Amino acid sequence: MRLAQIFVVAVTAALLATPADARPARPADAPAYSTTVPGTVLVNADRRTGESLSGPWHYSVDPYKDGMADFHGKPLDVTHGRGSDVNVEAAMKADPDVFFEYDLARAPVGPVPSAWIAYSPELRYYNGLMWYQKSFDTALIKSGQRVFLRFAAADYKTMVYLNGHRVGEHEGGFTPFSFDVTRLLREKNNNLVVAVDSTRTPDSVPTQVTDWETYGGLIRDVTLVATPETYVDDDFIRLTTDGLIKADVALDGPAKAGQVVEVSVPALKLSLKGTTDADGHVSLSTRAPKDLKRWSPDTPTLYEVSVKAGADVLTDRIGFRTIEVKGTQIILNGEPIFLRGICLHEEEFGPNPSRRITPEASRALLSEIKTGLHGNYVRLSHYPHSEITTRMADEMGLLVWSEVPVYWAVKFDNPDTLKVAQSMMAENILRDRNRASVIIWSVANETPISDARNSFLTALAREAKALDGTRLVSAALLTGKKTVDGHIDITIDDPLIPELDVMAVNTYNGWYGNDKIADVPATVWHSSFNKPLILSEFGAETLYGVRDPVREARFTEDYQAKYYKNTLAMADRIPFLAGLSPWILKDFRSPRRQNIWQQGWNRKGVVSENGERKMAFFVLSDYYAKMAAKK
Ligand code: GCB
Repeated sequence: MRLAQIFVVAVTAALLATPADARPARPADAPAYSTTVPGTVLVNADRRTGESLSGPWHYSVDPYKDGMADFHGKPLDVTHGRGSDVNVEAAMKADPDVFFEYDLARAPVGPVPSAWIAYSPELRYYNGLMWYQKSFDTALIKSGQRVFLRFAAADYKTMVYLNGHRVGEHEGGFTPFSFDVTRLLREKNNNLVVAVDSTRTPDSVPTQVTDWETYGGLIRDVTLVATPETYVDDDFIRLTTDGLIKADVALDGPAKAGQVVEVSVPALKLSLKGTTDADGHVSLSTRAPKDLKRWSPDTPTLYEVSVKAGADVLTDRIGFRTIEVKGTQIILNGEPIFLRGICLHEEEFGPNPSRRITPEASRALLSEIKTGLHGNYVRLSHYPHSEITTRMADEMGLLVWSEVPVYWAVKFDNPDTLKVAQSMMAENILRDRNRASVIIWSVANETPISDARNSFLTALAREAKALDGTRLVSAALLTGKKTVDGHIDITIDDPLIPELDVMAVNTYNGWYGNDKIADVPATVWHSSFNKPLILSEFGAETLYGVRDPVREARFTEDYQAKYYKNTLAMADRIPFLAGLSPWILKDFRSPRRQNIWQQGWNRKGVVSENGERKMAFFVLSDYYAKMAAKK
């Protein structure tokens, strides 16, 4: 049912966005279940048989969106345009007079996955529509097998055409989607055309103004994934606080009803069996065995798990742990835990990042948190990061805050914007709800309070709970402040808090605003809610190597280090504090940051873009090391 929800949202969005005459007919021989299914997450796709389409792709800019509409603005039937199966080179051989104004198969070539900004200097600031093309052969065509075309993420809107047919489209830059292309594929010389439009609008999620770089393009892997005709479409396997291992499995395909499903964890000699209902769903549970080793940052134990149903076997590596809140504490596996964390944007180390997150790039970033800072937690801001990262966090033992880009001034009164945010959040949760590392789903960041915003975020928070009742829901909030008896006085009173398990506040006193950094430690925090608080952001900017030990002026390392000392001293005095994620591990690209030190980079990293550690890094690292030693 949940997948069906996503399906409806995505299909509705697709239908609204596409004039009827531009919609190609489905291939006549397509069976009923084999329609294109925008929004299908296809969980654990990397554990299935498949073929990677990563590598060199052709690309062609289309700033006026000519591939979508003619010169009078009439929508084009793109299957006869750039999405068509016409081979210009072959057509020219047959008729030298043939007219053409684009020629994707001979356009320039760039690597996928990667944002296009790295393809050429001219594309560094390009935001708009880009056409991609790839020819490929496949060995996946077999009777009784379905083949999906899966995009781990493409930023922001994507339209897909295979062998001259329009396959489907997807909105949202950071979550996976796939299409059943079984009936469209051929063994040789497939022609895949993908249009990716990075344009943000006032109604998109996020909107046009953010504090990070828009990395447009095919930013994550593109793969062909093979499954049996009836296959495990979704599985949610977890340890509950009442000591049960529970598994919900959903099958898709012609034989999804009445199928025997077996979930097993061989290392625990555990096996759960049941039969699917008419919708292809089954819910199973058993008492967790005594010898279960619980996943935690100190002992990130993962178990091989398999889900068998008919001809399909889906495997995964899953950690079992519980997370809950008791009063003002966050409780992991029954014990209070303080989250020693930091925020992270999805940007690899180096002077010219292109959001190309390989396992090595992800490990390098997370190691700096886990080993360098003695952290146990990372806030993956401000959108869902790559699956590679959440799997790496599972493996390395880092707790994760996972977030959707409902950031700053979203169109809270637009129901279509809510639908987009809901489908993003659902795709993110379905993708990662077997990751033990993920403990918090966050629904927003620094959103201005209004009735429309409150009901938009309430809907998201409730849906997060409905999709996954085993994790905590939060949002990064703003607070007001006063001066009382000479000290800074902050009361947490956001009307959204009753919907949240954990309160989270971004606080920048001593950086933004008029407060003196010397006054920060004495800040008094009030909350009338019996809930834990995370300081989800605090930070100050400096360019690595800029020093001023005498005056400790702004934008120097000395100022940033002092800012950290004083803010951590403030944190020590908040009785209901349960975690910290200062802003931010690494300097990151942001077009709105253009002062002399910034030049296109937000410099609040405790390490530079190349990984050089600033003084504040050592302040935080010492603070966390002492805290870890006290446990
Ligand atoms: C914030 C935002 C973050 C910004 C940061 C800053 O509060 O959540 O996206 O980058 O402040 O540097 O100002």
